[in-house]
Amino acid sequence: MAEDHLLSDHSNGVLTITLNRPDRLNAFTAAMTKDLNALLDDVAQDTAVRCVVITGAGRAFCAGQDLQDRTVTSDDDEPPNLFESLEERYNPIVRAITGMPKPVIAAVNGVAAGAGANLALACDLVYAARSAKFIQAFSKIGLIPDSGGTWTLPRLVGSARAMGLSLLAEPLSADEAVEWGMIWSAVDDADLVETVATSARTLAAGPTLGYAKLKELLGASFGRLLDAQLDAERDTQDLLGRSADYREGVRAFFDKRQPDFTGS
Ligand code: T3D
Repeated sequence: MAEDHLLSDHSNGVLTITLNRPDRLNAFTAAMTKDLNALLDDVAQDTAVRCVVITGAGRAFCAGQDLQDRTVTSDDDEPPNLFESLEERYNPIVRAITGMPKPVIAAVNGVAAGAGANLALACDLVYAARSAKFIQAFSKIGLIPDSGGTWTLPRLVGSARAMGLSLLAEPLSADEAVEWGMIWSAVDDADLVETVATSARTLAAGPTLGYAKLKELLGASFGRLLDAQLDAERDTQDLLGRSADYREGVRAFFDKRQPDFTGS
């Protein structure tokens, strides 16, 4: 990485990406989102990486767009090009995470606000430290939840809660987020790193091709009728039934041992 606003560490099939601007609560600059997109593209291709973890340095996960890059303080300032920002920076990140052919875990170590919150919610599993908070901060600055927020939130928590979170921009605690079905798990702050590491190691040793197909199926399910989804399940199972991991999984079952999945 040319700059240190992103850190990446690859160990045992797990690639951990750390958003690293702690003095700005890991808010995104243009350069940081550009590098994050490039890194996610690389990781998607890298078969040695079988699980991705995204977390933040310091006391925050991510405070969304760096508002210091949005100089609209004087009436003479040209408005920033937010079309371009979403099209070229934020939307590709969300597409890269959801389209990543392997599990992506968000380890939400502290406050997650704006695009930072919705980037976390785009991940496949969200673990949060108990002290973390999720804030749809957008309405405080006259915007709407982006980075998939208007799509993800109603699906995760229902329309009423999605609307409340978005209109009021109030913090939601990690425990409430679990209770609402918005995230997978809240753990004591001191346990977050180890809990996520254990989960990531398990997923990295799992049937990666099957996980990729699971992501595709669940992601597409809201846009399909049951009949079409049944067809998609049939076709996917047909494919997976020919995979090395299926063969290994069934053999391991009869051998009464843990399967040694290769991800193919
Ligand atoms: O613009 C586009 O491209 C469109 C896309 C938009 C996507 C978005 O994400 S829009 C939403 C942008 N984010 C926000 O509006 C959140 C702004 N931050 C906050 O509301 C609060 O900082 C938090 C609730 C996240 C945390 O509050 P708190 O009290 O724990 O910390 P703090 O004191 O507010 O922040 C600590 C420092 O980080 C502070 O700097 P200082 O005073 O110590 O020099 C603060 O200014 C800075 N900081 C926090 N968030 C941002 C930020 N600096 C720049 N941009 C930020 N988003």
